[in-house]
Amino acid sequence: MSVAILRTPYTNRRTRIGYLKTRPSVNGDLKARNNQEDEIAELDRETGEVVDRINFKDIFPTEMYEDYDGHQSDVGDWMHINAVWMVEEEDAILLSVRQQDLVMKLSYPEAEVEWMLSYPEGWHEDLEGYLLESTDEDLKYPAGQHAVMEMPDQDGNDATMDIMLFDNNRIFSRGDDDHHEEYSRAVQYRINEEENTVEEM
Ligand SMILES: [Ca+2]
Repeated sequence: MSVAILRTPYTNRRTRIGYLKTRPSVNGDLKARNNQEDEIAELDRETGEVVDRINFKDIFPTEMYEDYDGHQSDVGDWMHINAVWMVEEEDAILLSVRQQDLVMKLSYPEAEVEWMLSYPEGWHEDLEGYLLESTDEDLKYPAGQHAVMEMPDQDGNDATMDIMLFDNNRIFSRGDDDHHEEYSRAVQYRINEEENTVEEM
């Protein structure tokens, strides 16, 4: 049994539809609890009807949730999606996935991965090819982040997308141990979607 929890901060102002994240009832059985916050649902604001759902167990390799050993693996919290941003002009969404220290872009509603912004360590081979690359070896990747959003064009270049997020800098699965929990920050990244690269602004 799942319950839907409305998280209004994660709803774009401009869109007519709302995004929910779902998680099992706290009274559910243990098997159900293993699905924590790995599904998103789109609701029609007028009718309340669910018009689409994406479950990440259908998209990501089985090993990612069966063998998850990051923080809170004991409760099966392997994704913990905490923000959804709709990129309306592209039929795509941005997601913040706290438990994987991952920000990603997916086509929507097809749910095909376009890129992944994350510390390049410990990824399943099926996903490694989606990781954005940086020419700066000191680039600080997000860790335990929240509130990803698309920014208006910053550079007059259609090939790049600037995003902003809050980097809690608390590692759940992967990241730079040297700076873990030293600070937190708002951060802007520029992603070149043609070259599959990222830089910190
Ligand atoms: Ca741009």
